[in-house]
Amino acid sequence: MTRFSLAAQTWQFGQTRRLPFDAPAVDDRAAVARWLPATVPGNVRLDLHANGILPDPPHIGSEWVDAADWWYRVTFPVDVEPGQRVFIRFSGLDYRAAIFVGDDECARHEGMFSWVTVDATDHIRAGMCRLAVRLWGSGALPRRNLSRRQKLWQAIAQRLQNSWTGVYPDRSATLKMQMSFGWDFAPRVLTTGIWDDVTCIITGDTFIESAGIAVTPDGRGTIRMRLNTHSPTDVPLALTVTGDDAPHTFRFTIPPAPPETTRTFRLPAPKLWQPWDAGTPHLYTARLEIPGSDALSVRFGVRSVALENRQFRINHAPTFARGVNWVPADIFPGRITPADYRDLLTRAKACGANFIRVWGGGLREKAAFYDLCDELGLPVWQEFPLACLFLGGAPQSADFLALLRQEIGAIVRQLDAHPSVVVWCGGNEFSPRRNRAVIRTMARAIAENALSSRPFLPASPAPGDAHNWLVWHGKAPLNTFKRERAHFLSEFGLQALPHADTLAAALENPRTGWETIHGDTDKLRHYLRGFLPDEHARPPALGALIEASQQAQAAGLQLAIEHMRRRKPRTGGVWVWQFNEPLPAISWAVLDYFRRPKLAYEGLRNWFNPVLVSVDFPVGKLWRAGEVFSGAVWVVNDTAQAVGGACRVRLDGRDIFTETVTAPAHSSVRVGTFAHRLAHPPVEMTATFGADNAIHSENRYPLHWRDTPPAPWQLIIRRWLADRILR
Ligand code: BMA
Repeated sequence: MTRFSLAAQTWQFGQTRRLPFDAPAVDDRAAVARWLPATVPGNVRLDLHANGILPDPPHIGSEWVDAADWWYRVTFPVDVEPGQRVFIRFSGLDYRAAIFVGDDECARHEGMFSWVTVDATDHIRAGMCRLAVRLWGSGALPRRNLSRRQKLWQAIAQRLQNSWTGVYPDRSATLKMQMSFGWDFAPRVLTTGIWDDVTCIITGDTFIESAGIAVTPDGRGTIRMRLNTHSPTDVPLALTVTGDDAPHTFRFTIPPAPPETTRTFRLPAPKLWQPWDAGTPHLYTARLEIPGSDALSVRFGVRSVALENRQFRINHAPTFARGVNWVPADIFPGRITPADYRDLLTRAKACGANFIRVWGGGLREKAAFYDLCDELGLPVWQEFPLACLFLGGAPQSADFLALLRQEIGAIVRQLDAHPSVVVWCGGNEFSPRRNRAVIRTMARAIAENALSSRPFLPASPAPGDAHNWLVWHGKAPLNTFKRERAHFLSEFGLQALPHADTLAAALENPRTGWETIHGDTDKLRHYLRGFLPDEHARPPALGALIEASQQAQAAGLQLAIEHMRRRKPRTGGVWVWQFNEPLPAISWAVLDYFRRPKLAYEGLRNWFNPVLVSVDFPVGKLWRAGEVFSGAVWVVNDTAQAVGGACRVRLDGRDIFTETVTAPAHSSVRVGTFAHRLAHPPVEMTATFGADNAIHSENRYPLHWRDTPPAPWQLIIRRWLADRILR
């Protein structure tokens, strides 16, 4: 019995002509003129590039790829003895596929996120498995016919807020990564390929198709296990749980039918999985073994999660979310590796983030992502793959709802055992009220497939959870963030130019073109103006533009984060839009594609510190000598221990406030106020909290910038309408 990845095998791919997806016979391998080397997991365009057929970057001018269909094939040895069985599992196919073993079609599949497992036992010839996958190019993706009412919405939406609020007949008909249809930080690249792992599983006569583990949060360590097995007879199962000083072993007998069985067992005094800022993210491994037949390991953690009084409670402790929005790390998800995930997630933790929102326009990421979040103690808000439906809606047809149930059910099963996944969310920016059938189907898919219980948020935003785009899209001044009253602020941000080396690398390739990396120049100009050192130096040097745009982004993020944190416990969390980006661009990301940090990333280390010293004062004003500079000083404590020390505020190096304070566990304390007559225009304010030899928190406020004037009323009305549309 063994399980091994097929990534290391010698794969080939080839082009063929379009066939209808519902054609009964689709084996046209003989028509492929040329078979070329391929990489799996990967993507058709990346393979075309690797073979010199598409230039770099392979997404430019490559629409013809979508008009063709594609074959992938591999032949590999399988060492099977009589009575043994062979299965092939695909962890992610993008998007319509037919799977062949030998000459036989074993499965026809639609959907990017569900696993597909085929039984190859009867198709092994002379110890060899001949596997092939036919993939329909993206020109064959389903497309909706819009009703008259939807066409009307479309027309209204175009006027209301360019194309963003429209109805998308292609994108909304699929549960494919929505970003691939084109987004405001990513080009339209309709990926096709085998984007996630392919595994060969050799078993005896019993195959453990899947295993789920859930810990009932009853404090007694009761663990429920669900197994899907294919077995002709009663079989003995040995379960060994490691993670404590000594392993725990349990033995069960699994009946042949039904294929799904549930068992409970008890782990005495289990150690808890904690978010990194609350303790150790302790993990257990359950190894299931049916002697002589199959074995499987599932990692799990013991923790409870609830959403109460506007706060996440993990293991009953309030967990204020200092979060970031995660988008796909590449426009070709096929090439994202575990090392990429490790680097990015380690950097998320390093800047103080304790919550990752996996945005609904992106992916159910690969398994390594969730394994790492488990290990790093990073809670995850996982959205389902729906995004930005605005005035439109998801299809309500029985076929679409069946696809939704299949894909959401699969995502729930795949991620259920991960302690890091603490909340499900239906997706990004659509109205649950106008998509009731979708929400019902999601809730049902969760109930049918989850062993663990977690909160389910139908969509984000929702009442009490805001995406504040008054700033940026609505061109409102940065200090508008201080009027935010929601308890969750799950999106807000500003674009900033990346490091000059990133711009140069993106431009070096003449085919990249500005069209994929341009950002929104109108709004960039609007916000960076108040940060440029000299209004009259025109045109400003590139370095000054980069710096000013990054300062504007940093100032906005700092304002919003500190405002939300000070308002705790009326607030429960704040998620910066956006952490990463899928290609070099001028975007909202705080880490660019090459992972070069923008100024805001460095700032997050202070603003996301579990203990924060914060000053609330009138921002974005150029101060003059003789004016009174006043503000209030706060200490926010997200930890479970009281912290004490001196709070000190300085203006250009001179003390203007000192007070000793103790901030209780999980608190936000207004320490005091100051009013200081200025002798000269100040440049920078700094704040510290702690003792001289142990500073808990430090903070900086540049004072040389001017906020923008009030937003034009047309934009205010547009934003107001857009928010109403999402209800
Ligand atoms: C939010 C996101 C994305 C978008 C971002 C910036 O609404 O959900 O859809 O990329 O705004 O415009």
